[in-house]
Amino acid sequence: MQVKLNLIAGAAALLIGGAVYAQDLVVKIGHVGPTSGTAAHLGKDNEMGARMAIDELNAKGVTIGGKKAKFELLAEDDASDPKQGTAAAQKLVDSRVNGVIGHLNSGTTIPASKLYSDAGIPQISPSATNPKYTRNGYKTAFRVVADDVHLGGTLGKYAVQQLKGKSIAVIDDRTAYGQGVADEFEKAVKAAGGKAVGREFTNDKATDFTAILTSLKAKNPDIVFFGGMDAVAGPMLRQMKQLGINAKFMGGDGICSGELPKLAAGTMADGQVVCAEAGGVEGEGKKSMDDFKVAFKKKFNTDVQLYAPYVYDAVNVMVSAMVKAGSADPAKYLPELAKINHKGVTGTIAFDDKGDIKNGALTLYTYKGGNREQIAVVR
Ligand code: ABU
Repeated sequence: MQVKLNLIAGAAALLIGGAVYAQDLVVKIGHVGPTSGTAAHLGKDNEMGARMAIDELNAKGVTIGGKKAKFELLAEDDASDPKQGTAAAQKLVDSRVNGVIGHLNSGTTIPASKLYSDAGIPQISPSATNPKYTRNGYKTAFRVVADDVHLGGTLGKYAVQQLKGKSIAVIDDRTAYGQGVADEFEKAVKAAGGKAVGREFTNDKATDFTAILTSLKAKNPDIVFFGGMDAVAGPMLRQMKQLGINAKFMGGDGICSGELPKLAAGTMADGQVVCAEAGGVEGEGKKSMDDFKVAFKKKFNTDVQLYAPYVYDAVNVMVSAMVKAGSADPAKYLPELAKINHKGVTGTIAFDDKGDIKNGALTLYTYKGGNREQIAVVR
């Protein structure tokens, strides 16, 4: 009799860790990024953006379909490795997450998107910029940043028209992101009437660039563009200085982090580097982004590296779609996600029919005194 009473009481008000009751709706949000490896500082930045959103939503209290939602973050590390990325994705699918924010790299996001699509789980990448991610026809794939066509195209035009580059060399790291953005950059340089004087490649774990830089030095470039990430760009800048290559250095969002000056070990001249983040806010929109950065620093005791605000917005966009649908069931909230119009800290987020952000912005940056300085927001 006592056992029966206990079971009834347990079913009526189940208490797990003192927080979750039977009437609560548990919503599992997966997050995947590289929290180990050379991009760990960026992966952790992204994960903290997700953590911040989840903590705020739980503190605020969100009701979905009449039930109090309790959000849980299931964080996975893909180490920027496509194989580890699909393993992490499968783990989240097996855990029946309600949605996924990630991955950070295009090389992991693209293969993982098939698994999420097959499972019907909505995925929002906060940072993968290779256009192929949203070109596979998967209705579950969304991104809150501009793509590499926009990024490489704008930087290529800027190199010729604003920086007045006459002989432009290009290096890429052969990843889906690095090669793609470098191709778009080179295309835009040529379209703007500029001259590409050499193309070299390395890989995303390389540390010695002497051979390719020596080969490019002979071509006397005034701009070197690198398609790849900051962990490789930093040592490359150091070696450019050692070899006496006094060219401007450009790159996409992968190099445009707060960490780049440290990775270059003080070898960057003021204004030498020009890069672009694949999003941005201007005017009145700047205040919420600035406030976010202050709150982030207060919570985690570290500055935003790059895409944490975009991850924060991606979580909120997903939850907003669940609230509108009155359900966290992926099949039910997916149509709401596709037609969302959300004002976040990174601006207004709405998706086109491919899942790309509508009217995406870019922010051009340079570095002075070891700090990132905004040049302009462009669309
Ligand atoms: N977008 C830069 C870093 C991530 C990626 O697309 O691989």
